[in-house]
Amino acid sequence: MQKILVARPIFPDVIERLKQYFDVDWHQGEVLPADELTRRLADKDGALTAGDPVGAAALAAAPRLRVVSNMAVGYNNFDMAAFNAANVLGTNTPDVLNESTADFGWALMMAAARRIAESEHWLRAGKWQKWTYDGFLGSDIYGSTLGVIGMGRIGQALARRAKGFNMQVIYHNRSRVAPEIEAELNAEYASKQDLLRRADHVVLVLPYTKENHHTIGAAELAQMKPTATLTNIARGGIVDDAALVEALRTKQIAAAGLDVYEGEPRLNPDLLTVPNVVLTPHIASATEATRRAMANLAADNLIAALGEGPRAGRPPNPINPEVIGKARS
Ligand code: 8YV
Repeated sequence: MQKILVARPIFPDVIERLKQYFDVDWHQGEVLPADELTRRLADKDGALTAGDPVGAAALAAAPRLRVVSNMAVGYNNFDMAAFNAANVLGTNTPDVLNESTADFGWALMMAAARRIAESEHWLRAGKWQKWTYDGFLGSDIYGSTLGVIGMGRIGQALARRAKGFNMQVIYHNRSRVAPEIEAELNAEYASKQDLLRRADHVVLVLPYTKENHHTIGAAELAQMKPTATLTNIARGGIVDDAALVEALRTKQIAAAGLDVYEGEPRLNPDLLTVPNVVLTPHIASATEATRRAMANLAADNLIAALGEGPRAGRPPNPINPEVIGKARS
């Protein structure tokens, strides 16, 4: 039987599925440190990760390893140049999380705009004595302008929801999406600068790459409206968190909603000191149904990539399909 590592606690029934095909080494404790992950990968044919960094050193120490299946759509934790050089396949879990993640983007954006978390904390602290005409005034969603940066599958799902709120949708992306999609979403392509200046609510839904590092920093925040909100459901590092703290503190923008952070699960401690930011612990895809779908898809990818199951040799979501069938190097 081929050997696999499951590097994280996941649904036990998915582990049972994997056990039908593999000898499973299941790590259920705290996140494996890099050296421990490398050690546990050394004798494995495949692995299932969820955001764990895998690079050249780990691949070199695991000569049998042929596939690493990430239980996430984002795979910036994989050094894909190293995967390609070693002929190791990486897989991810796109699509199954689009709608849950888009829902959550809206929840965060609305919570930030309407000051839901901030006012709830205030209420819990026993500070509510009387109604006031200017208590927790926020910015409107209905009829406002939504600016989506990153118009992939999740960005499109997010934009689709804007119709019900009678919003104007503008977007920025590496390249324009197909005219039919622009028409369906009633979305107008804009330069990043134009989007930042015009949008009432900016939502980030782009993948993390070196080029996207600090897509939003001090200069970009300075271009936004003082009534605007910024929501990040993409990846830590796309926003310069220190610059954001400053922009929130000085009311350069009204509010922010963050689900992801530079260096998470640790976060810039200053974020905890500004009231006008809603902070959630990377849970945009966290519904029971979606996390189950992601875990099962990650298992499907692993099973198929290691030549087992009904799709043997044809994993549904290869990131670098060009290495399929090539000998490990
Ligand atoms: C994952 C995510 O839960 O899919 C992604 O890219 O950010 C989340 O849905 C998280 O990355 C853990 O793997």
